[in-house]
Amino acid sequence: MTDRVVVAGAVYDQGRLLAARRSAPPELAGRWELPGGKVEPGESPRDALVRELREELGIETEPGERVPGAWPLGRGYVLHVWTARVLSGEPRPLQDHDELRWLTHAEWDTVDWLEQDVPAVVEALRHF
Ligand code: DCM
Repeated sequence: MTDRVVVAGAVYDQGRLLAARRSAPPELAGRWELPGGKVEPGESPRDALVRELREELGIETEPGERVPGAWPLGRGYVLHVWTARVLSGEPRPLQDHDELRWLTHAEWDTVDWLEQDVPAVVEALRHF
């Protein structure tokens, strides 16, 4: 059985990383993540990331490189992360999130990340 991929973006701008605080579901609410979502059948991971960031944050992005690694989420899902730069728009929490924050490298651990996002964030910070 192959795990389904959840793709998330290490969205960066001027050396800062975008963190998003989840508002749902209740068991994840209040925790911070790299924004993203499930890759749909037949969809490429890059296309899924662009779609999710548009839906959730109202921004147009260009995915860069895949951040090396794959982080199990349980229940048959695995997290993959790609860097992404903002092409247009100012991110706003439109769905699933209630707060966004741009973090410098020094600030990366000032928010309460979902456990599985911690190693992904640490790895992502080495790639921009
Ligand atoms: N998820 C995660 N870390 C991320 C993005 C998503 O752990 N950076 C998890 C939360 C959900 C699942 O993946 O259980 C699907 O995400 P969504 O509900 O945003 O589609």
